[in-house]
Amino acid sequence: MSQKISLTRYLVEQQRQDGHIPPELRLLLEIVARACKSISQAVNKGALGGVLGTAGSENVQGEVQKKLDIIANEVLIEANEWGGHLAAMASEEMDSIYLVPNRYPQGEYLLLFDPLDGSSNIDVNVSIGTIFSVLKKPEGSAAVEEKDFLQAGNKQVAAGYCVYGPQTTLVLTVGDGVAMFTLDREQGSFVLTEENVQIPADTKEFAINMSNMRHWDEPVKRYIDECLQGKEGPRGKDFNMRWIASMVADVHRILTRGGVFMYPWDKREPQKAGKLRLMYEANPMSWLIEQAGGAATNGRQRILDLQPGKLHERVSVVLGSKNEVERITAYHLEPKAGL
Ligand code: P6P
Repeated sequence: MSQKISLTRYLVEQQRQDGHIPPELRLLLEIVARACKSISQAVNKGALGGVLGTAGSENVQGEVQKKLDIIANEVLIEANEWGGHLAAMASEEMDSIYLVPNRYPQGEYLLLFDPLDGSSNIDVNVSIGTIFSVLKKPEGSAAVEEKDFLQAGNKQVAAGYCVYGPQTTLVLTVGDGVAMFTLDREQGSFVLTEENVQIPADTKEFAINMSNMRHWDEPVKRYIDECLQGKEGPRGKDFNMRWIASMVADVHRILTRGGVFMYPWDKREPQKAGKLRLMYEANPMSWLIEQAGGAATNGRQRILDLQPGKLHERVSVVLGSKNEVERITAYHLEPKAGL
């Protein structure tokens, strides 16, 4: 039986091999993994732990907070604030950044997270997850401010998610490919189960919330319509559709077997670029997808090149199998008919 490689051993060996993981970053990643293990235990208890249902409050996005949203946020804050590896944190669940209290040493990293993405699925027992992104604190900045977080996704030094489903699986990149670690509950540790993950360039599977079709822009309608025409249409092949309404679960499927995920701009809120958040959803997921050979754009531009203007800004997302993302992006870049 092949020897089990723990997350700790993987990170130590990566650090030794290529220096992608300085000791402080290794500590950060191990602490985030430990926090995800605690969140997984709370999620798995469900009704037995009294953690289902809403918390009776709203987050900065104006969304009703679930009890588990707040629990997950607190677990990540408490796990990371004392370690000396972080200068500050930012979360979907908090209006402004969280500075590491003065009683603890300040580190050189910034941690951003969506503590529990897919909350609408919590009460119906469907997979949800934690998404995280790691940036470096800009040189020379004494006291960290929100503007220090406003870095393009191509500046990330680590990104990942933990999906709480039939298995609890941590998926991680530090810029040297994508590795997957499954939680061994008997040992209480994450064990390497996949590395050098590769997404097929082509696919027959798309993920989008079809109920929004009438609100989409023309290029998205064109792409989905061609998929729905199947063999008889211009694509010459039949497509399958999946929509879990939990980005972590949809992205995990794409990393596992390919596909394309879309949450595009729609005309319901034209002033918003899309529903998903750039800094702690789209950026980390886009880096993972690219590191696995896929592509990620906002329909027109590479997501990782977008310069953020606000901490909680939203973005349109098209990510997954490279050839499909390139086709959808090409449709968006074609001159509009009649212009
Ligand atoms: P809809 C979950 O709330 C989320 O932010 C993503 O995880 C998911 O992809 C999307 O929203 C689902 O949105 O409109 O289908 O409920």
